[in-house]
Amino acid sequence: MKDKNTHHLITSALPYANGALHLGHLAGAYLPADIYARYLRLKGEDTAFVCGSDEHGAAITMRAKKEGVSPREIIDKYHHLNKDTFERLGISFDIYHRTSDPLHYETAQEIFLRLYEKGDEFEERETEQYYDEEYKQFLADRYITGTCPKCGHEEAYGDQCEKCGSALSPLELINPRSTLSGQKPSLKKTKHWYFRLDKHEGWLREWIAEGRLDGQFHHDPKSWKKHVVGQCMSWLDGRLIPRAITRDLDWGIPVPLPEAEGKVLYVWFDAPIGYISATRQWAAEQGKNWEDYWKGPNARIVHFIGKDNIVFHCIVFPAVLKAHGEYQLPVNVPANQFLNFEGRKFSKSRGWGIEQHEYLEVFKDFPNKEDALRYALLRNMPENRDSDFRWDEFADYHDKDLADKLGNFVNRVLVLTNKYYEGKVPDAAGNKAFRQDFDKLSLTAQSSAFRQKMTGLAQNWAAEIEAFNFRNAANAFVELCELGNIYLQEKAPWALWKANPEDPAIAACLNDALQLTTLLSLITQPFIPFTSDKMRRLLNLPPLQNGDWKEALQKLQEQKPLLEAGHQIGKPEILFAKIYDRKDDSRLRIIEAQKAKLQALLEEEKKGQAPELKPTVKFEDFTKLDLRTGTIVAAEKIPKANKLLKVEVDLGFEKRTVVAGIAEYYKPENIIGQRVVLLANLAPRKLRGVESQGMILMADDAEGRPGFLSPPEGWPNGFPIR
Ligand code: B3M
Ligand code: ZN
Repeated sequence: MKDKNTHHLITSALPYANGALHLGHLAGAYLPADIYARYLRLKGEDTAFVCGSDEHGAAITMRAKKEGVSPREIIDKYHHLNKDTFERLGISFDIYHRTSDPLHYETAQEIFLRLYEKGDEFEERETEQYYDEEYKQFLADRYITGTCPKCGHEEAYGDQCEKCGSALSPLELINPRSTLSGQKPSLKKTKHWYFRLDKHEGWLREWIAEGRLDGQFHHDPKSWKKHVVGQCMSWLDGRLIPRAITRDLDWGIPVPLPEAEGKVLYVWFDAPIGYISATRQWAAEQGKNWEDYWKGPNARIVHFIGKDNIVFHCIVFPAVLKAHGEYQLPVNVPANQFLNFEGRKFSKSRGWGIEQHEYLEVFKDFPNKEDALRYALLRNMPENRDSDFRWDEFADYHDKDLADKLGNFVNRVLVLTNKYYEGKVPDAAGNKAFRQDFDKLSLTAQSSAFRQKMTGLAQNWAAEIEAFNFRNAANAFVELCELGNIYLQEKAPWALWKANPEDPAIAACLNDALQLTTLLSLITQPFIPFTSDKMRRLLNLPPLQNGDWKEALQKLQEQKPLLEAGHQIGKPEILFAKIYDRKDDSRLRIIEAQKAKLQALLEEEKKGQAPELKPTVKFEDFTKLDLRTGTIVAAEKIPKANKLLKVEVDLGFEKRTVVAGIAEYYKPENIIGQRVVLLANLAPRKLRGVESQGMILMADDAEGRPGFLSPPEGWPNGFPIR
């Protein structure tokens, strides 16, 4: 029997179980995936939406060390915190698994062994690695700090400098130290298994750039985000090299080889396999076949991640799966860029930002806090470029879109239907007896124009979700609300009612508006599910079920009603109480408190900006410096050195040549005549072949731009400065 069903597998990046997640994570990898999964279910598609905790890696063991507890304690704590928080925010995972689960060990080891047995996917290498003699263990990259060779930052990690962003290897660090003992680590030989990523470059390039796999169509490459393809291509252009997929660590999945005792799989090897283990677990519980979602010809895998995980999901993991040979590759990886918070990066250490569970706590008395947040993040989702979360915008989206556009419309429709028709959906044709008196043509024409627009926007909404353009889909939702409001405003059924309660235009208009309200109960479901549920209740309709969208779309296309005449709706309730409300500022106060907290941080920062001074020097040390007034009389660029200028300084009694690192800030012709202070007894040194005989004193501004220190006006050249 041939399986014709598409099996959608939606994944969200597995959060490390060593901390809570902030709003940026939610907007990046969880909310969009949830919207997509909810949409697919509404459409009646067979969907598995999986996620879970990433519970290995040095980040976890380090956290445990810092807190003086076991890794197990850390992962248990954060696994539950993250799982519960997602649930409270309506993120509808079918399973939230964990990579410490035995089933995951089995899955990861199986895949490792399969690749190992192929013989040519791995390469064994003996290398020298840093080892902490006191702690008797090899040091993971993160366990080594030292000075960054690129920027001089003294706290760079063995894998990355967080100051300048360079990717590093531990051996590049200057003055390496072990974070365990604080000692200089020694180098010791160790053996590891490297995945031959380099072997996979050819087909990866064809797959990513052209959407072809094994010479066949796989996906439309234009359906992938430009920044995702761009990042992949720059990796591929930089050439792929074998990557170590084992580590010397005591926390992780044991490498399933006899000669690998004490070694574990590298966390980035096992973590993506966590998606597979999660699916296996879920399928076992549901009585389904997990392979339909991973191996079958109709599997359709989509990974939702942040941009920092692109290479692992688009290059490394697909290569592992391809090397295995039985797996399908993702049809899309709609990675998001980053969300900033009030103009800056989220920073836990600086207290900048808000974590998901913290938001729920601080907003506990805020009605619809979950949907208010989901909606603000949706409207501002960093789909193609970094975006910024601001509390003022959060309030605007809430009041303008949710309270005014959606809430008002729904409320008016429910109130009027209850008032004029005792809550029964009126027949679009109105009262037949009066019908003849009415300009029938114009009524039907207006009504059908309205319904056409409504159907068109609903189709746009669906198409945008399918193309992972969630912000555009949100626009379609807003336009639907606007359509309804304008329609009511133009038709003014309340005015018609005053003139003649039997006017069929009233029934026609409200019937149209009720169709739209019903449609909105579906359209809102992926975005703001709590509100959608409430709308269903107010309409006295059953909760939405899988496939309801498919059915609704068909009805719309066939011009059939979504809500039958005669259906009894419920009593109106306010959907969203405004934040800016003159009579009740309780909601505004919650937001103001958040803004005040940030303001206080900024002020604290200003105060705390007294810099750390260098160690004290003796007066005799200072008097060793011979500082002289001078004037720049000539300046030119030094070829092939874009930061350096060769400058001639007149000291009155002689001229000095000085090399100054100011070419990015000053053009040579603009500094002739500049008065300066020169450190005149600095030992000469050669820079780019030019001997520099002194140093011009400069002061940096807040952005690090240098400015000249000049002597008082009229002071002659060559005078000493004390
Ligand atoms: N835990 C890294 C991260 O949270 C990692 C993702 C794994 S996805 C398989 O950014
Ligand atoms: Zn650096």
